[in-house]
Amino acid sequence: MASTAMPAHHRTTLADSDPTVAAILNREVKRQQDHLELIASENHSSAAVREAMGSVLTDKYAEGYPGKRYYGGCAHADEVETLAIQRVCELYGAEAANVQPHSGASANMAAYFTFMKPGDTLMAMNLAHGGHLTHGATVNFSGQLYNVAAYGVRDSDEQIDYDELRRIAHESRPRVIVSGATAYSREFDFAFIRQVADEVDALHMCDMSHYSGLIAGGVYPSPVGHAQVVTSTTHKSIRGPRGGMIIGDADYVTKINKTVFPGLQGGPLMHVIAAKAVAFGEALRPEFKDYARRVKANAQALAAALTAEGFRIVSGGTDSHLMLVDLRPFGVTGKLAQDVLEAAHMTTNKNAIPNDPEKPFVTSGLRLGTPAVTTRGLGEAEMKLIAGWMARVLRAPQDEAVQAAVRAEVAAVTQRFPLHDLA
Ligand code: DSN
Repeated sequence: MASTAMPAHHRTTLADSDPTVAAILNREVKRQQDHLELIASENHSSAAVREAMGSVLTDKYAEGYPGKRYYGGCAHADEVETLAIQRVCELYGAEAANVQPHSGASANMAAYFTFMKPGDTLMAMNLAHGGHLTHGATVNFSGQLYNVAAYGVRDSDEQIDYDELRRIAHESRPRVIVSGATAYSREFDFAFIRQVADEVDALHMCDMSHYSGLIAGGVYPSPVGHAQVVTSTTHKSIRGPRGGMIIGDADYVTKINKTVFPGLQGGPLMHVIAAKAVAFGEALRPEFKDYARRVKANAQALAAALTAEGFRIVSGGTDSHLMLVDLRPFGVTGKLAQDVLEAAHMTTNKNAIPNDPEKPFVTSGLRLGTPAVTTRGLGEAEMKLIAGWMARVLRAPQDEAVQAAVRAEVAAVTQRFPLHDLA
């Protein structure tokens, strides 16, 4: 029985205490239920992950690391952070881990700050070919603090040009070479990049954010053992809470620990770390391997079905959870496609394709990914439906009747694959 001495605000539900925010959250629940989520970096976390995220650990300060905290009362913070570290090391076969980075960007920043000084050379994939903002974009700290040498894809097959990568590394002598990308659907040759890094005395850092769940599930090559440092978000294909992490060789992670705290961050988000522990525990279960396999099979089925509908898939296909779609055969931009597909209840993001003639806010491409729809239970039959719906909507992008008709067909699928209990 609830104690009458309990503070009133501990007993009130969100709906009673703040109906305005509760109503916004309910609208988001309904949006997630009614729309097919095809943004490659998104997923639907489990109820257990979200319960840990919403736990009392949000109230706890725990600067430092397990066993070496600056505040009292950290026994349970220690337990849960130690568990998250143990689980993520087991999951990826890594020697060491730091689970405190608040995001993928702060994980990358911590690694760069540890191993580079401003003015040093950072080598990473060109943003226009699939790299990330924190891989040296001029508008980002990484492009402002470091001299950036970018590698990219060949025009002929839109896959990484490894000979050119090696040539650029020898010419620019980077301190750090980054593998990993946000819009590259093919496998990285992590062993080759390590070999090149060793040749030029650079560190190989992999940002595996996008591929993290596929790597955990054994359907995409692992960078662990080839990259001394591996950074990641925790909310993409690995399906945890929004956040970041760093794993890798113990000597390197130990050095980065001091950069994460006290170098860049104060108190760790212990509720998020608890949710990371839950997600890593879920990913260690056998069914996660099956999930990862289905994510990749769905991506390949979607890419094949889109090709059959007349779309061009950049590089001709995918080895992962994502694909880049060249919309030029349909005569629509990425911006227009994103808007009209959303009207038909399919959520996507516009994305530049290699050598895109359009501006980054317009683009000629769409990036699609299957982690979220696979979590929801959709399979290869539904991927064919999605490709057909996309083609119908984009063949007549101004036709609201087509969007309404497709929306009704999407609704039949979203109702068959429910996500949340609707209020
Ligand atoms: N915004 C993420 C993505 O969509 O890939 C990267 O940070």
